[in-house]
Amino acid sequence: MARVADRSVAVLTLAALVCAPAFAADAGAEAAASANEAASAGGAPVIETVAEGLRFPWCIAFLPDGDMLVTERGGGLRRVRPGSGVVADIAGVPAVYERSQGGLFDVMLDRDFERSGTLFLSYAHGTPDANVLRVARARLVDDALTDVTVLFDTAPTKDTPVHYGGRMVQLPDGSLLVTTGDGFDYREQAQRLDNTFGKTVRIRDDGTVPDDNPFVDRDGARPEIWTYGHRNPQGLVVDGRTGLVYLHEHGPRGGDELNVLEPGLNYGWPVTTFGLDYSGAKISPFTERPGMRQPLVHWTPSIAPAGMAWYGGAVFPEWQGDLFVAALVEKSVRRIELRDGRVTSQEVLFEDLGERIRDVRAGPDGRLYLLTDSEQGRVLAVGR
Ligand SMILES: [Ca+2]
Repeated sequence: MARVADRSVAVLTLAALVCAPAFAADAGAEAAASANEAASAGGAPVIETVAEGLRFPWCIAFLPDGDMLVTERGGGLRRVRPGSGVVADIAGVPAVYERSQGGLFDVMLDRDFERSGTLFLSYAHGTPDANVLRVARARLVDDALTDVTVLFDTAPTKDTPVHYGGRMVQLPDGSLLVTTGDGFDYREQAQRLDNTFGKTVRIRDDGTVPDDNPFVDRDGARPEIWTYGHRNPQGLVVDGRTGLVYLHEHGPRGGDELNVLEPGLNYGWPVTTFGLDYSGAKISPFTERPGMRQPLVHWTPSIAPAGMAWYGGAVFPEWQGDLFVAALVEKSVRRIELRDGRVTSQEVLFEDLGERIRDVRAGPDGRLYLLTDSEQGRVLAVGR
């Protein structure tokens, strides 16, 4: 298993490095120019409200024309325009199963979006007795989704309305990584390979399974599985410089984690955890076990991490290369500095807002965008 896993990550990392320079060269020149401006401008971050009145917004995606798409957990997909706020409701969004934590989660533009209009959605689907995390592909045409095609459903179904995962990222080869949750009542399943509870899965953009997934040749294993032993991961991002894939996940009471993913590896849940059960009882006596990967960092007590960005923009040169983690319970964003794949420092930002932060994204304009988690949710842009 380890050999296959090692080879896969080498290929992916190499692909990321090969793809990176074109972007990095442009961004680098731009960054250098703007860095001088920003450094001379300097000053504290300035927070602007870009849109308000969003009902439990979950995810932002940036359109090539400068607008944004924002999902709402209840099933809304809204077009937001800087300076104007919400300007349109996108029609044709598939019906979602909206209950408790279930609903519409991520929207992600395909790397070919500008030509094809293709995007991906993740959402809860089904009924109280049998629901799943679903991934679908669609095309955006004149503020409506067309050609909606289901690519993936978690399996088997579950009868809880919580712990869906639901974050997605597109790897340099065009395949999709998707986080799934443990469904809360099914946590032991996160250690088994015959189901998709508590995993990341990797699929192609047409829903088929890549030949180089780590368990495609394992009898009885779901071939979509990329990593396992997760609880409820809601942050997933590719490092724009190194190609490393970072994931964070909610722990139980304490034990939230930041992990760096490598295909085929076991991230421990629920055998290893730094958290306690909500009752205060121990879930496991182990914080580490052979064959189970340790987190880069764990947060105890819980901050409830719920979105993540890698920053490579020009507005904040001092933030380049850092991770940003949105936190619901801590009502903050954590800025995380990394060196050689290790966390070297953390800074707690934007606590003054007093808001649960559901998502954080690095905008193409170099600003950092936040979503506040409430019935009157807002899109905030952090610039200077
Ligand atoms: Ca873990």
